[in-house]
Amino acid sequence: MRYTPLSASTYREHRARFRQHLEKGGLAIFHSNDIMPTSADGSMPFKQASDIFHLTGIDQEETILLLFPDAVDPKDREILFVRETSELIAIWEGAKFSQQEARDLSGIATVLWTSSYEATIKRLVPQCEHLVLNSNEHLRQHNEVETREDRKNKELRAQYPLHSVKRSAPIMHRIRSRKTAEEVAQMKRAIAITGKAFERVCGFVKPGVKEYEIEAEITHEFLRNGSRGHAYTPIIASGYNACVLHYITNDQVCQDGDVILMDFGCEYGGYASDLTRCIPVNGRFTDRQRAVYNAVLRVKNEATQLLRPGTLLADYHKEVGRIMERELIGLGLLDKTDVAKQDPERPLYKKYFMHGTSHFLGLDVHDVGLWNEMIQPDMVFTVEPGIYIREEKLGIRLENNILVTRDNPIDLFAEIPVEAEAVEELMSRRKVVA
Ligand SMILES: [Mn+2]
Repeated sequence: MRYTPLSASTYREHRARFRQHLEKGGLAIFHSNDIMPTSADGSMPFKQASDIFHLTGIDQEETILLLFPDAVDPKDREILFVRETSELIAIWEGAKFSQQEARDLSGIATVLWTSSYEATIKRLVPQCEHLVLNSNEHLRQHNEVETREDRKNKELRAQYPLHSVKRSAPIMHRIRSRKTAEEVAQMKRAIAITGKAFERVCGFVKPGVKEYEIEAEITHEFLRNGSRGHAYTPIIASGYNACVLHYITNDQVCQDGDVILMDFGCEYGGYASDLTRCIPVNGRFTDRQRAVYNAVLRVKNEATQLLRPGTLLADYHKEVGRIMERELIGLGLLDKTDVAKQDPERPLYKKYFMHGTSHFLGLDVHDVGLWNEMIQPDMVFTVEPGIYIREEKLGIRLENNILVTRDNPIDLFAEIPVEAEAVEELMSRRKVVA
């Protein structure tokens, strides 16, 4: 394995948390993702479904988890199904989990081959009060493709039309939004690798480099440190491109005098990190670039301090908007009297800062979480304010990852330089390459 997995006791803890919210008599079923096809005999790299990964640690296709705490036979209370391996599979595809390996990793005693799933279902479904099925209820999901889970859910509901069905997604959003200690440690590993990649890039960038060359430096640093790569498609946007919020073509030449916005983060052991830094192509910010940079930095630092238990995310976002308003007035981009007269439903700051400040972070970069409840300890958020001035071909966003605690919020990127002067200092140490 490329990464150190979490311990079996942590996976047991994740399942115990799920069971706490499960109604009596419920039989919960979780499926892994499909391996997605490309063309001819090609396929995409496998990406495990986050929920089954959170509950078992099994990063393999055709995995199924049953949780049935009220099953008559204790052996049926937790069952893990893994794809049956063989010598032939071992020769062509490499090692898959043996039943013992799957047992050791997940902490689940009953491990069966996936081929016995149908028979097990026939045996257990008549015993349960209701089925608890999973689906993607992420607020922004928009899949045209049916997932393996959707497909299996449909089959099961057709097979047992008189069983009532409950949803596990609200439970998963609840338990995944509060990280266990080992999850935080894993996220810190991802963050440390991302930090190393940022330092590498600071030693690499100079006028004339292409955005994708910067991307390659980052990918190199990720892979050599045991990450499987980017947690999401990186944005390497120089000059005006920084004002294109989801710019991912990364194919332009970085020009002397421009600033590059870089939004990237590695995955480690399935967990995402999410960093944004902006650096001057030639190693020094102009006075105007520095002023905008420092304004964004102040917003980031003040927003971080607002991430405390008991706050509603909606109120937090409104408050950050007010801080941003103050900074945009300071930069001469907004007029104080215009702001005083603005329609509160359409605040003027949105012309320069048009996205949210924070999102949940975890196994998914835009992780699932409780958007309408109070912030709680052990939640991890990004903080990523930005100012985008198209007419100046300048976009600045600064993003760190923050762990909420009962006391002060902990900045998980505290070690990575963010002050403008510290970034310039890092860049001045770069090796001169002919
Ligand atoms: Mn982000």
